[in-house]
Amino acid sequence: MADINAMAKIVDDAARAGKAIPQLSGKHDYTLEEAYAVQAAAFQRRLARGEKQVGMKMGFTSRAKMIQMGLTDLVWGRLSDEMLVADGDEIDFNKYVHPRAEPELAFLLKKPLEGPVTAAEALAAVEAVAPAIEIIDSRYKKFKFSLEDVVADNSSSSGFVLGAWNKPDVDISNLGMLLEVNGRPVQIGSSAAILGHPVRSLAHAARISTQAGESLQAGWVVMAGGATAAHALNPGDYVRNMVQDLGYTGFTVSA
Ligand code: 0L1
Ligand code: MG
Repeated sequence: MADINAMAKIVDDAARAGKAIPQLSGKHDYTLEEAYAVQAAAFQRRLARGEKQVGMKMGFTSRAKMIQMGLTDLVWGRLSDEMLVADGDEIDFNKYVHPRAEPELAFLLKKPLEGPVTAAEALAAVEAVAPAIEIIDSRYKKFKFSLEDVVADNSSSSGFVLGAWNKPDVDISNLGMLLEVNGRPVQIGSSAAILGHPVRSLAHAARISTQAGESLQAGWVVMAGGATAAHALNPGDYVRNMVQDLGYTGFTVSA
């Protein structure tokens, strides 16, 4: 039987140290359900250190991401307050293994959301929408993993950046999204690439979190998932995600 706590310590230590580890699946035979248990136990270690859960991330929500990583299932992870990078702030490159940026949209919830819900019910729980960037950083060597490995590793979530919140009356179904690095476009996409409409990602988040016994809370942020493939970051980069009608958000990477 899989040793959930031992595996949770391995991924948590790797995330804290910014050090690459071999894939857990090389040594441990574990199921997807056990992988989510590892993720939960690793997140508990963060909470025990004083971090607070502030939301949830959805992953592999676009075909571009699935193709980039060779996996086909939706995944999810947990967001803590420590993972929030303030808009315009600098991240320390040395604290990461091999960070990448994904252009995303984020939802802020005004009420709890328990699944299953329709897309319309999900939208009715939204207080605001913002342009966002997820900083992913697989703790596994060469960014290579099985589905179980990536789930155990909080679905690679490492940080998130939020732009200004907009009222949810903007039609977000097909907004142009442009990820720039140092002023140069590196990924171009549309919010429609996120499951056809980003609100479907929120509805999935409600269903999945309820199944996990942890429904979405008022005040939480839900990251809808990348609209394009992720872009590898280098020291000194200035990264910006511009979302049509919503504005932009960005951060710099230490030199
Ligand atoms: O879309 C995502 O946020 C997936 C993250 C997990 C896979 C990866 O590291 O690319
Ligand atoms: Mg993402």
